[in-house]
Amino acid sequence: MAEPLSVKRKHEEKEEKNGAAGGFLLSEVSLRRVLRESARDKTIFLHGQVNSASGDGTDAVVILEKTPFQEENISELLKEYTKLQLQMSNDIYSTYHLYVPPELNEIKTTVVYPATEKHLQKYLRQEVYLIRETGEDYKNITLPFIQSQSFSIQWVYNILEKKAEADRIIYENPDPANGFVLIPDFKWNQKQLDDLYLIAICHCRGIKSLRDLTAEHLPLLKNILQEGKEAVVKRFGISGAQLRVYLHYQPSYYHLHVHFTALSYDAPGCSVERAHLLSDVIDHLELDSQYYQKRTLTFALRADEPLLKRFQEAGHL
Ligand code: M7G
Repeated sequence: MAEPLSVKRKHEEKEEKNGAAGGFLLSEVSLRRVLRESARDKTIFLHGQVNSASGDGTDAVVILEKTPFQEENISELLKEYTKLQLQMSNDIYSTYHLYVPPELNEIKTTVVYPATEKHLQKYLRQEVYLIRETGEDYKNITLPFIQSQSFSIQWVYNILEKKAEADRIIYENPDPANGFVLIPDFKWNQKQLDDLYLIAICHCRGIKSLRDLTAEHLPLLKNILQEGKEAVVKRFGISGAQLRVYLHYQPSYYHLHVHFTALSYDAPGCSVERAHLLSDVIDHLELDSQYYQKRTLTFALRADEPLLKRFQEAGHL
């Protein structure tokens, strides 16, 4: 556990010195609108605009998220707080506003810049609808749609080619066909294990999603499951029995990747209409190589997603 944290801190210190994370200055963002917020998750998704020298604004998505407590900081927090303001008191019960030093009150900030319309849509709160996609629907509706889209997966190639996040890699099996890179998901700040979130990205290119998988991919999938779990127990001390290892269908990025989250963490996107346990996927492919080409898959789409429109046009809703 000590190692990834120290690596992370060094990186953060460097960014702090530069005064900007990757050349991005938050103070240059003007708020256009709130895309979504969640009191439960203590997260807010913002559509911002960064003004260029020429005066025209470029869209950015900024996600602000209050982070979980870190047990090792609690004693310091109780001693070093800056202000404790009484809110109400009744008999043995009282509530307070507690103000603590900024280092103990981090806000995890994720920036997508420049952001495309699709990024804005991804984070915008909308009504959702369930779609039941048959194998034929995939071929006739979803696949042509995916092929017509240009949602860049450059960030994936940057990881695989060590052009980005190379110092964050937890484990790698370099085999071009059956290998993968295991890396912290950018949803995780790596400061506590309660919300552990990693992704395994396969080296092999061209496997878009669950729909493309056949028995031919079993060695790759088994490597991800087994070696990924071993790497997590070795690095973080969390056993395979306490991990949720799954694929999303539909994913946002069409290059095969597998999510590893702490079982006790109610991770975004682990609901039954999106998550497919990797162990179940392996079992299904062992029973029938064409399982994922044949079966009907259910997933939710947001109201203004173009794919929903395609399904509507085909009379599905
Ligand atoms: P997905 O199922 O395609 O889509 O998962 P989702 O984002 O709707 O869940 C892609 C996963 O990759 C997500 O868990 C993202 O948080 C994560 N992710 C996305 N980007 C752009 C990056 C990145 O640049 N670095 C890392 N480490 N993770 C990312």
